[in-house]
Amino acid sequence: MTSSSLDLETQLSQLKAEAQSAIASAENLDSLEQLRVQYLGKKGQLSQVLRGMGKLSDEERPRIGSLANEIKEAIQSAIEDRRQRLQQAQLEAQLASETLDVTMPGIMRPLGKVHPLNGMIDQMLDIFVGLGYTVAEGFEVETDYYNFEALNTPEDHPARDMQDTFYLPDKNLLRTHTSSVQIRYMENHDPPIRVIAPGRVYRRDTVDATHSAVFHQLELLAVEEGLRFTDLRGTIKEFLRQMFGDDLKVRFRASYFPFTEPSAEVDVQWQGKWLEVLGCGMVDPNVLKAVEYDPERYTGFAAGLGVERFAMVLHQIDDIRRLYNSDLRFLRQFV
Ligand code: 2U9
Repeated sequence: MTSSSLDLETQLSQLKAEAQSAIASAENLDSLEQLRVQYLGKKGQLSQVLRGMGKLSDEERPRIGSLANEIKEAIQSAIEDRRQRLQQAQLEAQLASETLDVTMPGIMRPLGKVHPLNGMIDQMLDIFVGLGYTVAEGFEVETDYYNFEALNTPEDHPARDMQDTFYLPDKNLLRTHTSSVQIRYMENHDPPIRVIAPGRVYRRDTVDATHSAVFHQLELLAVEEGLRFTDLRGTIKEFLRQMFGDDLKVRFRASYFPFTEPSAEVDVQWQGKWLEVLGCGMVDPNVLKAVEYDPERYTGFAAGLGVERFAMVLHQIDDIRRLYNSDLRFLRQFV
């Protein structure tokens, strides 16, 4: 045995011992891969040691060669063992961190509901859509013309009073009813028409149990040849029957609105009492003229319904303010 073959043997066994101990303490898969390259890679330590084989005699070379192979396999299997251990540990850590306790109570995600006012509007719209009406919407900021003038509401009418209407600095105003929607609709459509306009309206009322400065209305308007008060009456009675139920007692009382003539207020007998629920009338010819409908040829009827009023009567709500202050204990009662 020559000194160089002894040298190589020592170097190889040192390399094996060093590699095995480094591999055994590799902390993760990345550092294990670095060790593989360091010991077994093309330019790795094992290749470097084997470069010394050139100096060996023909008898010594196969022995050292097979020793080198054994060591290479030993290092490879040490790496493989360690890799499996590290992978297993990684999997266990992941499983531990992702453990799901299926016995834990779930997280409650509260489900929103339709607000009683929106529910009321939907219910009312459904009935009128069933009677052939088209839903129309418009602006909450309006001009004096569309809110009053086109609706036969003269300059000196109390509704125009600063006390009753929110005027804006630029001469516009917050609409006091949705009627401007129907005026704009008539400007853009020829008769016959059947429109229903739901929406928010504004009045300078002192807030109390039955009044709010912001509330909701639903107005209807039908214009065609030959419409008469009986058509209005039949439409209103059918709407109220669907709303309150069959065998409802309904009465019409003469009233006054600037935009309708004749006009009426309508009461229903509900839980033993007469309650006023809406106003209505035949469209004043001046309103038809304002939108260039020929009042000699066409007649129309209109009605205005307070949404809060219907919600309060039907759901037995005693104070209008409950509908606006978002108290979930109150709101949860409604579908
Ligand atoms: C056009 C022509 C006529 C709408 C009408 C009423 C009668 C009415 C009130 C009900 C309760 C307002 O919310 S409330 O305070 N409204 O009594 N509204 S007739 O008449 C119109 C509308 C548009 C073009």
